[in-house]
Amino acid sequence: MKKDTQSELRFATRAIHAGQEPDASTGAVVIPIHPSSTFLFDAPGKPGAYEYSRTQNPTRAALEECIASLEGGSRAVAFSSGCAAMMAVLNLLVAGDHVVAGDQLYGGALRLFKHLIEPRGIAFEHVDTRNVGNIMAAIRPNTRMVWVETPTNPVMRIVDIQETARITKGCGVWFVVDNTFATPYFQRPLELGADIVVESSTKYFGGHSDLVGGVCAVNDARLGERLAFYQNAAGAVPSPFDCWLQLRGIKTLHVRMERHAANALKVASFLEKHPRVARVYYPGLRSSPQYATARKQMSGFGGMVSFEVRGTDRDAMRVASATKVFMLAESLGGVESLIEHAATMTHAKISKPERARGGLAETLIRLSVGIEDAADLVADLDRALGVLSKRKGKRRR
Ligand code: P1T
Repeated sequence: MKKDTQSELRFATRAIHAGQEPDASTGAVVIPIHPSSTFLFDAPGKPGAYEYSRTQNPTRAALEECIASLEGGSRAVAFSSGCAAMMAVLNLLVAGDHVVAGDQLYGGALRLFKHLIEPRGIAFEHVDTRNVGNIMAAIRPNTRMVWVETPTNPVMRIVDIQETARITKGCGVWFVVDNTFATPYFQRPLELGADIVVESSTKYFGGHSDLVGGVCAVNDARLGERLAFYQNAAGAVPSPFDCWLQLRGIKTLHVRMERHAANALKVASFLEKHPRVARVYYPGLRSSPQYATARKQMSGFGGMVSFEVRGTDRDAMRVASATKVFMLAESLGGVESLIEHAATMTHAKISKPERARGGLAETLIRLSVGIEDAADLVADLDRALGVLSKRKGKRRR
């Protein structure tokens, strides 16, 4: 579909068609996988539309155009993982720069900051980004970037994107939003004033837990050029096959996200009433302290739900090991439901005090709620939480 027609079309139509013209040589309606590493030059020094697949590839170009369209950006740049996409953005920084970042982020983001970026002479200051005043107070003359996730992984904190953008715009600071949990179907940070969106496309874009990928999207042409330069120079590009899988996944993103969100709300509402559950984190619960902010900027609340069990970290591990439909695994965003104990899995590599700083309890279980039948998911969790009552019963005897 031509770029000029795309802007008139709604999300679901663009998810299926944006960046994807029928193949000119065969009429195939599905974008081909172009595995060729290199492309013919018209003459020495005169490449055709494509030159070499690290630099540009037709299947990847289709994916990038589709994602740019869905994020409401002018350009998207695809990488071989979400971490590679984050690295591309962090590479905009130089020694002496300062970053204000959320105090509750994916463990791999914190690892990247601490072990690969801080040693380059770049300082990070972590603040509770639920309060925009904390972001404002942390900005210094050498601050170049504000980095947030919203909702955060795994405690689902919400950052007010518009309010934060108002601050960063006023002082020439790049505002980066990791939109992995929400996806552009439910939240479009660029339209709300962010400068850069980062996503792990391993998750909802792919949607079937069968690829690893990442993407950045921007609205500023120069920023897009810098990220694309890095993509080619550093070379962490996704394979044409993975790009094609992502394009296929994205065609059903809107349908899957509706079902993920509907199931997640049912699961969160069930957990909220369960006597063995101390606390539930889902921005779509009316009881959530940040429900109003979430509603303001999200058209739906996604498929991620976390909860704290009443008991110890061992109790949480027992529950996470007891489900039959939810599979004990890291990652998220696939059609199948996953369960994990964050303190020993996705967030194990960050220290206990750092986890505590972000409000991540050792008893926290994170669910990636899939698109199975919600009744089966609720029954599975009910049965798994039952292991706690059984142990209590045994003790009493
Ligand atoms: O795994 P990768 O594609 O490199 O994406 C990294 C990443 C970036 N941002 C967020 C918010 C993420 O959650 C992730 C990866 N997260 C997991 C693997 C997980 O289980 O939480």
